[in-house]
Amino acid sequence: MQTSPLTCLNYIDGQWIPAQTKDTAESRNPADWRELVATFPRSTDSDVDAAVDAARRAYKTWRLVPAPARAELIHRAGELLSHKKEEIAYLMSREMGKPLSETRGDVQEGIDCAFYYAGEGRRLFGVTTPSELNNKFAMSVRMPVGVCALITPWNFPIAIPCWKVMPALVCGNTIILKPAKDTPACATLLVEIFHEAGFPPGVVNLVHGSGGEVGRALVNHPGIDLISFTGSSKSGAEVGEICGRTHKRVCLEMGGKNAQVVMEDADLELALEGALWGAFGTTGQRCTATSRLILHREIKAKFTDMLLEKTAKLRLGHGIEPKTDVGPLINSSQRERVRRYIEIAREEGARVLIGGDIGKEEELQYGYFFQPTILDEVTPQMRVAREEIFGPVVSLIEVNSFEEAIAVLNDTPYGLSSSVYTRDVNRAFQAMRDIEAGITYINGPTIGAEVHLPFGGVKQTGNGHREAGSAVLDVFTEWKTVYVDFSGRLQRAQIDNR
Ligand code: UN1
Repeated sequence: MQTSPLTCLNYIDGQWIPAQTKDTAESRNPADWRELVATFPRSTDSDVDAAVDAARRAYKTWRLVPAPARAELIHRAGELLSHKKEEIAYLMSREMGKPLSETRGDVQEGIDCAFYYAGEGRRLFGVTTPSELNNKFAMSVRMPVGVCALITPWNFPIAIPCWKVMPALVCGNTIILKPAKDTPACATLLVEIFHEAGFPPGVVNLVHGSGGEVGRALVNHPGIDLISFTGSSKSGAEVGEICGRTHKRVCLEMGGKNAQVVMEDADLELALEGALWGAFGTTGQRCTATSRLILHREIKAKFTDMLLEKTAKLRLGHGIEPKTDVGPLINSSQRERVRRYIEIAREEGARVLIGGDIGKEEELQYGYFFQPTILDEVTPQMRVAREEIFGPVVSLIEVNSFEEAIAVLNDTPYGLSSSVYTRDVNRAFQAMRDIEAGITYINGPTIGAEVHLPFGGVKQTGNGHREAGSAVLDVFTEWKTVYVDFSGRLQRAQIDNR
């Protein structure tokens, strides 16, 4: 397994190259900041220009490669990814901090994604529709959009880039990947796989950066046709604003304030496992993480006791240690943000039942650890109940009825994931209908989306698009409507057939 620091480079037009300024930045292990995981280029506008030039040139021919042939390369990338699953999972645990079971899952999501979109190469279905005129044929076909900039976060450093890169490529687009500054090494291993799979130069490009300069250059660049962004609501709003001004196609996937409802008729053991996984899996750093537990009055005391008992047993630690349940937060500013939210919760009158502080043990002193935290006596108006924290913090909110539970669940600016634990089939269907979220789980936690189903949210979570599944084809293709008139004469729609 790789342990010496990796030297990451940009990948432009099929070549591995440093930033033109030769500037670099560092990626360190969040569980032990003394460990340097990688150095990576601190790129600027001129590196982005070079990548856009390469991607534009490659687009001219890549769009004409038959989709099944494009898909074969994606299939090959999927095979390579599965051969390297263990190596990448180890590196990801060191670079991003989550436990090996989770980093293996992250890579597996990338593999699943490859095989799903490789299959899409032999579908990419269009639609035929009858024309209102005789001897005229009408159809709609999918066309690529052009050069796509894909801006990805650090919490799923393989899966999320795959969600974007693979469908973009199968649709005939060329891409520039801009990975998060916290996980440049994972992105580098992924792009090495695309290189080895044999994509022509310029089809896949990688530009590293830190501090927002590369992201801004991509979003403002006139040579880019589409931005697909996953990250914070604050950055997403900025991206959306610029794309609005420059008329760029944009897909935004942002925050969540996801809730799990536990009704009085629920299987409490099952709901408990779901709550622990949803709230503390990935140290709460998923946009789908459970950050509110909406508990029916009748089971609240019992469920809270059960939750406290299990939470107290969760082991904080390094991702590569098999006994670790919860890894560190990604960096110091994220830990500071979580710490600040605990202060806010206290000021607002919430009670910290467990956790609420940084990891205290000796072996945790060089990492950004934060204890799994449960806040009680939270009301829906409090900031901790409304704002995305992105850490291992869950708020308990008590309700008196199913209707109140759904109303509280919906009372947030976000609408990504949601979950209801109940044995009542009528409530299950009512929840499915009334919850304002892109994803609803019945008797399952709020996390764990699968790549072949649409992923995304309503309200301030997104801008109306969906990723994953076949839904993302509407992001990465433009519909072209084609009429073929074989009557040999001018036929006037709306006139000659009346
Ligand atoms: C994210 O949190 O940014 O639903 C994506 C899940 C994952 C994807 C989450 N498969 O948990």
